[in-house]
Amino acid sequence: MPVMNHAASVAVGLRALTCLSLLSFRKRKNLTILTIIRVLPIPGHCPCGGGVTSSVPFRGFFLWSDLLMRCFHLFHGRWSRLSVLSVAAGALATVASMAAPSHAAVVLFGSGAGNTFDMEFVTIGNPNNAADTTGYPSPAGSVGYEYGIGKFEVSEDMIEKYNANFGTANNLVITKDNRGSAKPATSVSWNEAARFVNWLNTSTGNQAAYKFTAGGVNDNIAVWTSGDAGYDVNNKYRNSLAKYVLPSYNEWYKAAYYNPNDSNYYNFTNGSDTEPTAVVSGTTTGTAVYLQSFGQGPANVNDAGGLSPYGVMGLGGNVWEWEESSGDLLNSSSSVTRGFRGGDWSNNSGGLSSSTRGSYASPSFEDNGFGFRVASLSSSAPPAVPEPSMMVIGTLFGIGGLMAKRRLKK
Ligand SMILES: [Ca+2]
Ligand SMILES: [Ca+2]
Ligand SMILES: [Ca+2]
Repeated sequence: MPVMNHAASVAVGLRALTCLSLLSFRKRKNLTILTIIRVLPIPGHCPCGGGVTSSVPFRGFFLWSDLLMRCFHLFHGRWSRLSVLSVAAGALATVASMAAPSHAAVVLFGSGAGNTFDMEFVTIGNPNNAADTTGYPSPAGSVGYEYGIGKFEVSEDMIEKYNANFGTANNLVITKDNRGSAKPATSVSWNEAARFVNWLNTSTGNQAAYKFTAGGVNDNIAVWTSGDAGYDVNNKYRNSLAKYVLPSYNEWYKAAYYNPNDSNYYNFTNGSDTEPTAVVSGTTTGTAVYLQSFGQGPANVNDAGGLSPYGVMGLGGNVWEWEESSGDLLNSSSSVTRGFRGGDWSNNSGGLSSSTRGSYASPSFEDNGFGFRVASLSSSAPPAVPEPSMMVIGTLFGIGGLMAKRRLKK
């Protein structure tokens, strides 16, 4: 689903604020001003990645402003103003729901006939959730911002499309196992996964996430330094201006083990402290792909067990997944080991558990049970304060309520 960027949602919020505050003026003035507001251009660019754009939220706003004007035509006096206020509140609720930042999206990557693919992201909301202290590492799982995470593990097909679009021409071909296009891409090192993620960014006009200074596809990154735009002293691996990244240990953990419906963490990715039912494949709720013979291999990425409470598939089981985070969680040295989680199709339930995190693998390590998935961020640094547009809209409801109260007293 296409989403608006923050600047656009702020613009709509501010315009709505102007609109509503003007409703306390006399009718004749309102009509003129609302007409002006209606014809003003509203920015419509939506850089949610992959060129996905939409003007639907703006159209929704125009429809509401039309309705507002009609109300003014039909009624007079304080009740008309109350009607207008309630309609305005409805309009703002509509705008708010449409403008609320969402990372849920299907994003198209690549270009050229036969060389594109879709990647689906699930929104992981509930920013500033408390950390879990009953798993490993502890604490883990608290994330201060909304983000998206790939609904599925990265498939072989996606890596092949990367190779066709970018890898071949740049001597950066990612090597992987060949089980089939819908199977998770394995024998992909952390460095190769980071190359893939960088291309997701640069091919969509975004900042590369990881700083490669050497030429080989499996050479280690460098850390970002204070002279680099997007440098983050707390995470020297990740450029804070990047949109697509490998999930940090907290981002992966929250998507896997946190249930937003009851704000609790569970030991397994089926939203339960009881291990999921082991299956070879399928999408039945409460199942995961594990306890299979090693020769069986992983299931297709979109057939890899039931969903997590947030709606993500295969976090537990199918293949192990790289975290962005270093084994020591510090992300301060580029050559140290990286973390990995979730277990593969041949592990027992211990591999899937919130208490299990692998941390021994060097960034150039390859294994036919190791894959990864991608996370998406707002295209600038994660917000540390509530969304400006939401604050504006909150203020609006306050103003609307005060105006309604005053008029009822008359
Ligand atoms: Ca636990
Ligand atoms: Ca490889
Ligand atoms: Ca997995």
